[in-house]
Amino acid sequence: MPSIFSPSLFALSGTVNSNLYCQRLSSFGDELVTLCQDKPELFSLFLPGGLLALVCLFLLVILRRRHAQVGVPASDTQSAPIMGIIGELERDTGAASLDDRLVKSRKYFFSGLRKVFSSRKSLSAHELFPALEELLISSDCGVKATRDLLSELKSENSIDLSEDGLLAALREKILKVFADSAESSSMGKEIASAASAGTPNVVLVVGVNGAGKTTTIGKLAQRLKGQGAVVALAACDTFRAAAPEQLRAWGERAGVKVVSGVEGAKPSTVAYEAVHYAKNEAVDVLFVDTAGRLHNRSNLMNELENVKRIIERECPGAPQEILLVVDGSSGQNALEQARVFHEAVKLSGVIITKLDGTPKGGIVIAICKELGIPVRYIGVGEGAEDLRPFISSAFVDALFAEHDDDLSISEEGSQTLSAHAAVRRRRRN
Ligand SMILES: Nc1nc2c(ncn2[C@@H]2O[C@H](COP(=O)(O)OP(=O)(O)O)[C@@H](O)[C@H]2O)c(=O)[nH]1
Ligand SMILES: [Mg+2]
Repeated sequence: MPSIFSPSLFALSGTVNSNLYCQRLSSFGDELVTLCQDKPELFSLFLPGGLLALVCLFLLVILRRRHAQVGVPASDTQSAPIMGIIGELERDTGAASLDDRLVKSRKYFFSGLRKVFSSRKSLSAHELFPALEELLISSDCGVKATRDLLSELKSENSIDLSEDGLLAALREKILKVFADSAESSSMGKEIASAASAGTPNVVLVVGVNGAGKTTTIGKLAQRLKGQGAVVALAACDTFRAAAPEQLRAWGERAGVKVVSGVEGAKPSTVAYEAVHYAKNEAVDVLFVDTAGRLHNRSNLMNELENVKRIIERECPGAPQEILLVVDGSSGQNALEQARVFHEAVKLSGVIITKLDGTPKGGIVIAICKELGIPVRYIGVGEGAEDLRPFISSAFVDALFAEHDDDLSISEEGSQTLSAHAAVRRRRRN
């Protein structure tokens, strides 16, 4: 009988707390055996029920395994979280280069530019600038950044209006946008991985639902732990039952403590407990995950302000960082979210996620230019290694990197364009 409750059965399921469950079930099994020895008539009652439970359990294990293999689309993880989380964690994306990760943006931009130039080597300013404006706006660079980029280009005395000339000039101007940003010195700055004077470095992470907050915290926890920091996580998104579970899964993966309250606890209560844990246990960095539902903006902001107030009260000087996570593929919405959150809680930086999945990487330029909030990290995939500090030169290099695959995306099969691309490459060599 006890073998029915064998720990290996539960380990198979890949359940996060499998050891705990196994211990409890084993002792339950032992009690059951003793009971059956005392009252043999009960055994005939338990046997069919036990067999039925066993069959159900096997079915559950098989379903879970299949689910984890196929993974869950990003949007589904909000509603079908636990299996999705495990699936996501098991997916190992490997550390790809940044230009591989930003391939969609690069292709969009290059193909757009090829269309502008079509079969001609060079255009007049009159032909070129309106088309370029359209391309930059449609890449989500934002109106302000686009206007400034174009006026900088136009002000050049002798601009080379060939495709190559324009690419070189544009590359230089985009780098200048980043360098001129009021906050350029804080761009790509890493979160401090050591507590200062015994005070934990508290990082409050905010943003709308689905932006990537919890995933980003998980990635950052692994990153900082790897740098030798003592890290803890606070599960202050108490609105969705699955949210603390998702954070715990990342916490287990990173090997860091997750402080979470009982279901339905107030976020500020969890923040209180987490800050005290961090102070008592000499934690270097405490990441505070928050809820992000926007259906009622004033509630969301009140809740955030409460959490912030408790952190400030219980740990003077904290939170040292308030980072907004925005989904890079949400275009101008991301810009609007940055504006609203900055007004409410004064952000120290932005993390732009999902840039691997969008052709509109220009949003990074728009956020820097229009809001002057430093972009600290970018997310270019779901793996822990896919969160990269934002280095503007590396970002621009990746957007302008020349790859053979770029040549196949402009109007496929078009002899003229292929010939043009070949000429361009010959000229470069
Ligand atoms: N492709 C991609 N997916 C991401 C990235 N960051 C987060 N995600 C996915 O976005 C979804 C929502 O993330 P989650 O952390 O739950 O968002 P939250 O509601 O803000 O906490 C999950 O499926 C993540 O795996 C990224 O940089 N690239
Ligand atoms: Mg979350």
